[in-house]
Amino acid sequence: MRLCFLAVPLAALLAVSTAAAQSTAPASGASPPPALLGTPEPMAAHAVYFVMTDRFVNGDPSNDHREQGLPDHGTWGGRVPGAPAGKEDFVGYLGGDFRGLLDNAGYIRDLGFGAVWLTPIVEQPDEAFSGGTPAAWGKMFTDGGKSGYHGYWATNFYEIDEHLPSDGLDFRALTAGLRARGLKTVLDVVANHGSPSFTAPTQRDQFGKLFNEAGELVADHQNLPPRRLKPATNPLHAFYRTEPDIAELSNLDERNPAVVDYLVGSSLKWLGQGADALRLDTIKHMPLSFWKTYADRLRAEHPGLFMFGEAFTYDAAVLGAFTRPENGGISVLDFPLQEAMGEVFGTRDAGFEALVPALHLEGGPFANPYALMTFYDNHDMPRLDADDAGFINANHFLFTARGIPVVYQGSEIGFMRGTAEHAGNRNYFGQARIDAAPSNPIHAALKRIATLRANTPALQRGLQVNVLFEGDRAAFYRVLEHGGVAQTALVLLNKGDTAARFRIDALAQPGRWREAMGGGTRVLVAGEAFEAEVPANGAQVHLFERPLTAPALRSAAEAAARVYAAGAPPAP
Ligand SMILES: [Ca+2]
Ligand SMILES: [Ca+2]
Ligand SMILES: [Ca+2]
Repeated sequence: MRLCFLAVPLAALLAVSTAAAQSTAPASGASPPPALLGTPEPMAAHAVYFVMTDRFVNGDPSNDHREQGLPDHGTWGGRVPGAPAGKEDFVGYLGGDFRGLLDNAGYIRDLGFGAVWLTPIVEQPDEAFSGGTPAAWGKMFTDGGKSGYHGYWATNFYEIDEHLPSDGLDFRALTAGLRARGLKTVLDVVANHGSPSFTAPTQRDQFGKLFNEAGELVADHQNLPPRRLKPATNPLHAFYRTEPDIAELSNLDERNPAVVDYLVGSSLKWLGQGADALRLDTIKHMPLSFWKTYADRLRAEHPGLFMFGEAFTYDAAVLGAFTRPENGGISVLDFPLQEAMGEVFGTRDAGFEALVPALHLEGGPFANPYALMTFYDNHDMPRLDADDAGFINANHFLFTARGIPVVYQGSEIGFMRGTAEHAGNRNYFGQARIDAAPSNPIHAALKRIATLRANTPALQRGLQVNVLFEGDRAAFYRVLEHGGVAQTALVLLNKGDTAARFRIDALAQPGRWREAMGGGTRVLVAGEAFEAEVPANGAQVHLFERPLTAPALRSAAEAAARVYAAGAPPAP
């Protein structure tokens, strides 16, 4: 040992001791180099597959309840009127259930995902809504004639809707089954509202009502316009605010402690049955103070619980507020980046440079952008309007850039691309399409990049250092040196229709690089540029499995780490 040590040339010895002094014993008053990681959040390891359960797979026709609500307010099927020839969309149930989801857990896992987000599971009205504006082809957010197939119209936050479970497969068994197949469960919950609660020609059973765990009625809107509610004198109105909020949905009053108890108790119940994380609906319709209370109470029993909210806005400042610790430290769906991805990967084909501002790598309103949920479409907006190459390129970016990817069911084959709600966005995906999906080119490319992310900590948690975002080319590093892991990924993306050359010189790192999806290796010598050719609509990821030594790259990574060091959650 000693002989070996002495055999090292003096210059190298000096270099080693200098580096050691910098990393372990900073001069008094100087701040130590920051850990090189974007986020320590454990959920960042798991890309999320988003399932709208009723529209995924009908694994058990015996829970379809096809006669429910008949003759006048049936909940099954329900074609949206006005569809052009050959097109369809439905406002009623189509039969998807826990069995259909669990039957396909292996498919989701095999695609490279580590978690499933499923739409709310709680009891919905047993008939279609007879008030509101009738749903019509191409018109979003109209609820007339619609049923609660989507799960966002709770009447009992403590009970599972009858369309979802099967014999031997309740929610607890579902989460256990998903876990056994390598998938975490992200449960969608609503705190802002219950069901549509006024404008029906006559009051209908369940609409506007809320029941507790014992099945007792605790609130009733009585089909009254919000301003006619009398919460001060009528105990059944006390759960509701007297201002309308979203469409005809009841507007829960978070100022009433009984409402907060009701919501917290419900979330705790489902967490107790194996939900690993929560997705929070419509969070900007409730005050930040509510979310702080809610998060504190859940985390008192489930320390470190990961939650992400949906605030449908492209204003990063509004979104960022939810992520601050003083407001509950809740991650959010990254709508501004979603909007930019639509520009870049959709039919407009904007250059990669359009993505850079939304990444907020150099600062911004988020406590930490590395733990945001990134996506390019969902059930509440038109699906990504892109050709196969556009989807492939979108997934290449989504699974290599900062954030936790979320993919909406069907996107792996470009299903119903470009369509909005009431124009096909939520059409039934089904077992036949799933069985055929592996032969689709989008699916093949997604599986490749998602599997790489699942196996590559730097792509999950590493700092992002951009090198080039221009036209059809993007080049960036993801750097992770934390918790015993030292790994840097160099990501090269080409969304053009011809092969593209890359040359990284100023930020090159000498040493051994392995091409993660191609298998080749190269050893870069000091001063040599990293050069590569990436095929049309292609992605290359090269991995360096040691601490960085190139001063320019190391200092760029340290600068990136400092941007969010104060706001990042504590290291494990
Ligand atoms: Ca079913
Ligand atoms: Ca029901
Ligand atoms: Ca509200």
